[in-house]
Amino acid sequence: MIRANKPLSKAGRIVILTGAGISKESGLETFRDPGGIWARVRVEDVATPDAFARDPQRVHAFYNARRQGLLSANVAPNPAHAALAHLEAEWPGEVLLVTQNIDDLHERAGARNLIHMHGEILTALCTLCRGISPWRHDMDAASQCPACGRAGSLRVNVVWFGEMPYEMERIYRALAACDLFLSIGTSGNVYPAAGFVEEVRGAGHGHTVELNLEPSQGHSSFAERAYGRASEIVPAFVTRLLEDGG
Ligand code: BV8
Repeated sequence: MIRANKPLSKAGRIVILTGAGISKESGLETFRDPGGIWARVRVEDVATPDAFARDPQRVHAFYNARRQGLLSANVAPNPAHAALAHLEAEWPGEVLLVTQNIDDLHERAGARNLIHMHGEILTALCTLCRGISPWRHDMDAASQCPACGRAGSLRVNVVWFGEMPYEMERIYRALAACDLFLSIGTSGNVYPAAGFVEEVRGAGHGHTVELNLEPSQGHSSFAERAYGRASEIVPAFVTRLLEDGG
């Protein structure tokens, strides 16, 4: 591990970005690892507005299967999710968790100050009234919007390629102001999330840390890096942070 140069003030503001790697040991697939989701299906067929316009049933089926997987009894938060919730609860300064994940494992572990920048698979978005509603069962072309009552207008509330991620203004403000930026379990392939480390560096004062199984695309931009399983390296990092500020 490459260690931090100086401890972080206990009042410091922390922004944490998570990706699919943090949920891997909870039983969910990553995207770009060998055997990951994008090795089985093409992005262009399931995760773009064009794909949904062309073949909504296929897109519904893709997300129905992933929703069922997330809700199966053997998927649960792992020690990395728990450690981040513990950090949020114990850290005297602000902790903002920004996840690219559409699962609810951070919430299940107890996270509260959380942005799902790529949406949530357990909610539905109505293309007519723009209402967002809880959705835990299968969806199809005839599904009815709980908000406006109309049928045939629902899609899963996830951000597809070519769409604007959620709450970008709030995220960029937090990145510019943060003292520590932690990137966990993401390969650094998808923008704008992959550019967050440069935003923090550009602001000139935030320490940047990557925790991942292997070096990400943008690993050399991080001041500090540690590699291993999230269930091991994240709790260890959080313990160090809470004990001596880094
Ligand atoms: C947008 C849907 C405009 C949900 C997903 C340059 C600048 C800006 C934009 C672009 C640009 N170039 C191209 C773009 C456009 C595009 C993009 O980035 N394309 C890439 C591919 C080139 N981006 C967009 O279209 C985005 N919108 O840009 O709007 C804009 C511009 C500027 C500012 C604001 C807005 C919209 C992107 C939405 C993508 N939606 N999917 C779903 O079905 O889930 S993408 C998909 O990738 C997931 O959502 C996922 O969250 C995301 C990121 O993947 P990762 O989480 O990193 O997962 P991955 O498998 O890649 O990596 C896992 C990592 O974990 C690995 O490194 C592995 O080693 C590690 N790991 C594995 N096991 C463990 C582990 N680590 C620790 N422990 C373990 N046990």
